[in-house]
Amino acid sequence: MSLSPVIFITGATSGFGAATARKFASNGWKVVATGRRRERLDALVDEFPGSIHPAVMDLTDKASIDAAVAALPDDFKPVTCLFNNGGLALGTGAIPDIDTDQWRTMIETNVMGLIHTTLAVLPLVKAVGRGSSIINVGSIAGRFAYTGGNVYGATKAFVSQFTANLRTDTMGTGIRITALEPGHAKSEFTAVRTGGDFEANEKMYADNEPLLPEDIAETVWWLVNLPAHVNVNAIEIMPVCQVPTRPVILKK
Ligand code: NDP
Ligand code: 8X3
Repeated sequence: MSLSPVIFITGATSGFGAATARKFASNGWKVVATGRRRERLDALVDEFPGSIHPAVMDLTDKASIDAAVAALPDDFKPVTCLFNNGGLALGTGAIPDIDTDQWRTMIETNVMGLIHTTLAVLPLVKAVGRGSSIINVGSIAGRFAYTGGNVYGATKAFVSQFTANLRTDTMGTGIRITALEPGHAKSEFTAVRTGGDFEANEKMYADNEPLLPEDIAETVWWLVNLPAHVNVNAIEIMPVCQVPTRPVILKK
């Protein structure tokens, strides 16, 4: 059993997850860092020797999630915080200019992956009880419609409602449960969405001031360090350069 608190992070190889791994490892936490890219997990281990347990895990593959959780060393459990962050958008087309294989991958990753991880890790969070947290990454795309948001936004709306319902089902365990819903943020998100167009990724953030992965890491750090009786149900967070938009009204 670990003497340091443990955070279990999905999607620790990039963006929000990598920044959160660094924030927590630099502040005395042990980090279970998961994702598909082994070399990036190994780089985190080299950066914070002894503090990171790397677990290669594919969110679309329940068996790999269960195996990663079953193989956790004793000093990386129980789990004080589960950060359900791993996920992706694929495609920018409006219906019907879409690819149902991409839709299926988003559902399997953002919805089924989050469900399977939650079910696998929940007993380890329950073992901590009071003061523990589950933080699920939704998106403003789950609250506001935009052209091409279609199934990506719907998976994130799922995350928000699942978070509220999970909280209801785990009432009495002491676990705090939050939906963290960021807006425009710089990471590899757009490169992934566009099938590897890193130029598009750079352009997306070139003439504005997006949220940074470190801003999300700070928010997660703030959440887990709140007094044990405080539950923040949801956080909608945007950069100052972005505002919630008014619905578009088309002229007849
Ligand atoms: P990145 O693309 O930089 O990071 C995504 C992470 O998710 C990677 O570590 C990746 O790991 C992991 N991931 C994706 N698919 C899988 C899979 N099948 N199995 C395991 N891990 C997977 O993007 P962000 O950091 O921006 O994204 C993090 C979360 O934030 C996502 O859920 C995203 O939807 C959400 N979000 C992002 C916003 C933004 O503007 N950037 C805004 C709002 C929400 P690997 O590829 O190694 O498996
Ligand atoms: C990512 C935010 O607005 O690019 O979840 O879809 S957005």
